[in-house]
Amino acid sequence: MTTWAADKDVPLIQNVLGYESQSLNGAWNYIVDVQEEGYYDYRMNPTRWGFFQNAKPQRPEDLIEYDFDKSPTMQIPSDWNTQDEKLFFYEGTVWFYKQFNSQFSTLNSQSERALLYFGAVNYDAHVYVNTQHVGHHIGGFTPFNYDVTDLLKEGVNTVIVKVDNKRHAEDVPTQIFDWWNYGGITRDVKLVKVPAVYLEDYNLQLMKADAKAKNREISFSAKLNQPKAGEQVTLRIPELKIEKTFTTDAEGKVAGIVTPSLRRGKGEAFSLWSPENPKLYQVKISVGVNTVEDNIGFRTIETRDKQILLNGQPIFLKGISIHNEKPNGGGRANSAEDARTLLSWAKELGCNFVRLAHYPHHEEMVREAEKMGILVWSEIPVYWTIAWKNPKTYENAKQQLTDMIARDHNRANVIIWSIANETPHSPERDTFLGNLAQYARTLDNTRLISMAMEVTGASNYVNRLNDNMNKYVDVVSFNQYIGWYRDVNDAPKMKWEIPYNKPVIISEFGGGARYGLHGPKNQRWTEEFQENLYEQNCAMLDKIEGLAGTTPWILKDFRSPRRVLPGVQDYYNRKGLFSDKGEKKKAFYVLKKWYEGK
Ligand code: GCB
Repeated sequence: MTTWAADKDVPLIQNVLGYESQSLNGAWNYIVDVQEEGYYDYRMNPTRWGFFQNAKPQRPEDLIEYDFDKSPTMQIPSDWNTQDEKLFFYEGTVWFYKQFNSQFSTLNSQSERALLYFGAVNYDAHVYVNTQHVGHHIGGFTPFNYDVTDLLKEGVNTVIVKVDNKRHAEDVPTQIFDWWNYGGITRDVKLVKVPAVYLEDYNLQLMKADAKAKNREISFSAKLNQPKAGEQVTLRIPELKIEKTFTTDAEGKVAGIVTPSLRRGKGEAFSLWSPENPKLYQVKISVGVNTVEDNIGFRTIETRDKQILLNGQPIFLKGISIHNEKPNGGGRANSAEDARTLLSWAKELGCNFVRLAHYPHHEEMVREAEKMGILVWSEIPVYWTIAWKNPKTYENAKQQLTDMIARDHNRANVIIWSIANETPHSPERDTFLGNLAQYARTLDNTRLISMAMEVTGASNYVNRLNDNMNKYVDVVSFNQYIGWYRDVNDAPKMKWEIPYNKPVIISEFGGGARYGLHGPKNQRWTEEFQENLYEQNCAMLDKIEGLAGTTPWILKDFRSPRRVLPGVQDYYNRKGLFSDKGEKKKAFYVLKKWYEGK
């Protein structure tokens, strides 16, 4: 039986796109393993026949009951639910297998390393390279990587991934959630060539200007993948005339402040990133002779009383919530093109902001939004009835938060980290989320923290937000469904009281309509019903004191196993302003008009 190698897990590399890589996307063979026959024997002990061994009969009498090479293939990245019609509702284990000739099999391991990188695998993944176990990852929406340098060989190599997307009460997300549990290797897979000493992380942020500050300063920090003192790390931002060399400390870290040396008289202004001006600067960071490049924008984000300030100026966040689904039909979105289509719809609606619900979306969603001047709310799937008392659940949520922030903390457009959605109140929940919020600040104290709360226990027409988490968040956000889960005629009578001196975002409102279904405005599922709901809600929101933005629910109809009504839902949540095929419903124009006036 194969021995399990030491875990090859290494912390997530910053800016994986900045390195030479070999894509392992494409056709992978797969075996659907309903009872995990390829993993456990008939006593539920690890089996000696494990599929990860990719065994082949050596003699005529040999018993091998699987064969990857003869198994069907599917394109990776993808979700198996839309790739194989038999797997539409499937939740369980599927084994994936790929053969490849490594471009990086002859590295000098003293100076170069190869990382095997996954953009995301939903939900529980065991990874094997050339039959050796390299790691185990849980969490369906964040990237991870392994150092596989010593396992690669010349000629044919194999990678096998056991993916299990069964839901469990103690997982993050938990057992129930209102979106499709798409399984599989849902984002890019690649081998990445890195120097033996590389930048595991770096961080560039524009510092908040005090009233007098004319020259804006940029804070810079970086960390090597090894605690190596005395390494030279050079930061260059040519357009800002910045070039500075730092020397690592005993932990392999550097930190400092750099200032653009521009001459304004010569028209050399420091251009801050904003929706109107999504300026990105080319940044080069070198460790010795190795350089990584990124494009980074600079802006500040803060709050003052009930206002959100971008670059010191109040901004109203004209947003929309989005699920990470393909623009046409269901299925996980996973390309830059998918991202551009979805985001261009948001732009057409007049948005300067998107809520990427309810989990980290693929990296291109954030990067494309950054180029298009769209601000982002990014979230982890701490959703509904999480197992608040379970320490492993907390560690899982914390890891997903860590990796979300690690991947995107150099993106200027990301302004809010959201730690939860619609969670039921209890002391255990407060402890869990309070700790998570405080932890998020230790990772990134430059952005705003929020979470989608609920207003519970409204008395008559007075809704008073009362959530112990108010002290941990910078922005108070809540979901409300007047007109859908409560009568639309209540909207004009509603009073909203938010007793906290913080900006307010309505993180969800909306209602369902089947595209093309028409009728009177009180007939549920018609476009007119949804249109009226938006009209009433927009008028109601205008009366909320301190409203700093909104992200209605939702851009596009999305797949959900909870939405079963035949002929209407057919396993789609129909609250989209666009149908699942990208057709605009009437409510789209109501919101667009409202945003034009903002
Ligand atoms: C919510 C949830 C969202 C659901 C939505 C709905 O409050 O946050 O995930 O999809 O309501 O459609 O009911």
